[in-house]
Amino acid sequence: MLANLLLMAYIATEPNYDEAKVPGYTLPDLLTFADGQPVAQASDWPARRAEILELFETEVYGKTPEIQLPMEVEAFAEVLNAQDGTIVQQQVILRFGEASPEVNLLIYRSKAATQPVPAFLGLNFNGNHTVRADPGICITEAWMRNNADLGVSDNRASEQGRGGQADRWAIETILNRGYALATIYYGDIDPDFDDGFQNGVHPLFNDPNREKRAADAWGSIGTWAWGLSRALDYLETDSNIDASKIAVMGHSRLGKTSLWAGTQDPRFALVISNNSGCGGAALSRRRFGETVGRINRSFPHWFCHNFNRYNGKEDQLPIDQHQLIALIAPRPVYVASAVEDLWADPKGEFLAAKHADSVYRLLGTDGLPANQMPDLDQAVMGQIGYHVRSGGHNVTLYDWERYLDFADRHLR
Ligand code: GTR
Repeated sequence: MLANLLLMAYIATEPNYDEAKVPGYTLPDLLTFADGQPVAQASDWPARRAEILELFETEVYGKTPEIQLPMEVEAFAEVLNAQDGTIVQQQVILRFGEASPEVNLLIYRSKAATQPVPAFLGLNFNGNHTVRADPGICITEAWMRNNADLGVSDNRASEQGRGGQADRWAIETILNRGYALATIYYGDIDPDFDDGFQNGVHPLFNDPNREKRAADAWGSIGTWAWGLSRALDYLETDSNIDASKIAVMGHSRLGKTSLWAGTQDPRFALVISNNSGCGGAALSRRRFGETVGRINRSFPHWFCHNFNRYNGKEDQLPIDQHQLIALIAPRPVYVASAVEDLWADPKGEFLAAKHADSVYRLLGTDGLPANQMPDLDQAVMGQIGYHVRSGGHNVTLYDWERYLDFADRHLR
């Protein structure tokens, strides 16, 4: 009996990696209003977009609070001559009132730049000090998942981590190509564990009179996306940066976040999802690799409570992730997969990008100029870009070079 129950539980949670076992599905139609009327022309799109956005807010990521917090900015430790005098390293602390955690923003730009430059903005997983080996980069005091390689113990970062994630950030390449790079440790905004939304910036928003959280209250992905918009608020005040040309980029859970940030905040001129998978660029209905039920069980704090309704019932979702990508239209969006990253469902990521194409075309752009998934390491770029690279779940120089090519096309 027990053995049978265990076997059933095992079957229910074992991820599917077999294309032949992907269930048949019908995607919710992008170009039909909820009342069945067709979206016939570009001028119909804003109203349809609003319907879809509301569904993502109520059923998936939760609603971003409308409260505007005051933002205090403290710049410190600017190094004008890092890397043999070729790059500028700038650090800024953002605070949102008395009880705010410190949100540390690290910015790199080329010393040679003579006018404001476009920039990539992305959250990092392990602290700003891991992005480049420089003793001057402030080490966050925020909670961090333990990591022996990066010297994180007792949930605190340490000196040992300096530069430990540098290979994910291609700083010199980005700067040489004429862009700046801005990054924040995501845990500065909201530590990534299920604490009942008591830490990070949550207490600044929580309503003390409400005992129970609303079923559509935002989860951590929403909070991290909010942090990206605050970084953009700051970049708008930085005269070295062209804030009308900010590409928001993220990997994995932070790729889900960059898509949600880019969706909600139209000031982001370009949006990049790197291996974002389930709850990001991958179609949920395929149930390939990570599924809705699995992600909600593993990370109960990432999405809103309502998302749990679709555990094992992806076909009942009123949206699917191609619609999230379409909400970014007509702004350029890039979806990148890695062939060995089956957990994130590369094919499902491609298909979501492809199915967003109808909206991009309705709005007069060339969408994603590919009918099938391109060959390995062959990027396709229209207003939607896509590649599937060799290798596994990571951000590599290959990925960055494609993002730079794509940004050159759209932001220059
Ligand atoms: C995994 C999670 C994925 C992805 C990844 C990451 O454990 O299942 O959805 O977000 O973490 O962020 O590295």
